[in-house]
Amino acid sequence: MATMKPLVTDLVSTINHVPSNFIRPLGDRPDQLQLQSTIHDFIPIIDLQGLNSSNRSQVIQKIEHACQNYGFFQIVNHGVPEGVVANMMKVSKEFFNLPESERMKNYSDDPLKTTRLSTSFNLKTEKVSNWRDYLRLHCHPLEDYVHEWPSNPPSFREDVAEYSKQVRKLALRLLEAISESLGLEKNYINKALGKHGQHLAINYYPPCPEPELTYGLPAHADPNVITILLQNDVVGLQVLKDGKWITINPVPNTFIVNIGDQIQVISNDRYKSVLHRALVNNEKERMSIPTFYCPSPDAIIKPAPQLIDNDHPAQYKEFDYNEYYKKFWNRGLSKETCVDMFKA
Ligand SMILES: O=C(O)CCC(=O)C(=O)O
Repeated sequence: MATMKPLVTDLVSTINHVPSNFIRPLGDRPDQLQLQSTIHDFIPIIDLQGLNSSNRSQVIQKIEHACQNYGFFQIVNHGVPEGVVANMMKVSKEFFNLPESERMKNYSDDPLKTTRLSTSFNLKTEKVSNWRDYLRLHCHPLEDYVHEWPSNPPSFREDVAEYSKQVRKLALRLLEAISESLGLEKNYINKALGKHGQHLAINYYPPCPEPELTYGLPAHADPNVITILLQNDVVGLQVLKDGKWITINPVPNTFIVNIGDQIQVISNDRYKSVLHRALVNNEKERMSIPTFYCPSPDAIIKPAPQLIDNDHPAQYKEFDYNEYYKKFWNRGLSKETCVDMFKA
């Protein structure tokens, strides 16, 4: 039976309609017209070149404005070499083009596994499935994980390791800039994350015969510190801004950065972790590759004391990231963000 295929990548060639387990209830379906419109709102584009020059404070101000008003921004001149990005995209596509039996060697439903291929979000907890397959990898420290990663395509480990190293450097620069934008010392967030963690997902959204009935990923906020997202040239990502979904047009050579729940906590609600979602379409495969920069599981997260005063009492209690991360995966994606469960 067609629905026996665990991955949408393999299911898609066997069906003409979306199977019932993917169909969203009426009132919770994507607005395809908005996606097809050629006019899309935009989120700020910030040139990071200025971070290393006398313009640093202007760039920091732009970051502050974007974090306060959007929770999202795009970056250009980010320092990750084009060739490294191109190899990452190429090897990711090659992975999803491998025969099913080869890909399935990496399959697991357990969200706590550090290397796994899976589908939807969390099959164990969700009621409706999503039109997405994903390969999720832990990648910091690299030497602890690289041996678990797929060895096919043959260049996979090398290409993904190089990409992860480069994106980590970028993440650390961004965390310094975000710390400064909050009036904290440059390495405040860096020091708050324990030994640090870094996960990467390769999201693969095959064309969908009825994209108006289902999501690639429904609305959710990210549980980590910051997310740095690379996408191919197919539109699909939407961000909630002032109660309205805005579509982000793919721009070559940019990354999309968003604030995760842990910055919302550290900033004591000055910056908000914003809901976003991914729509699918009936023509083209879409790929997105988010790097989730995160605390190590043992890191203790709390609002920065410098951002607490009589007018701004602490909004969150202290917790360890491990507890947070487990809650995120067990509760399913939801419009009520996980961070509300850690309110003071
Ligand atoms: O595909 C996208 O653009 C969004 C991906 C995303 O939000 C996620 O993987 O958490």
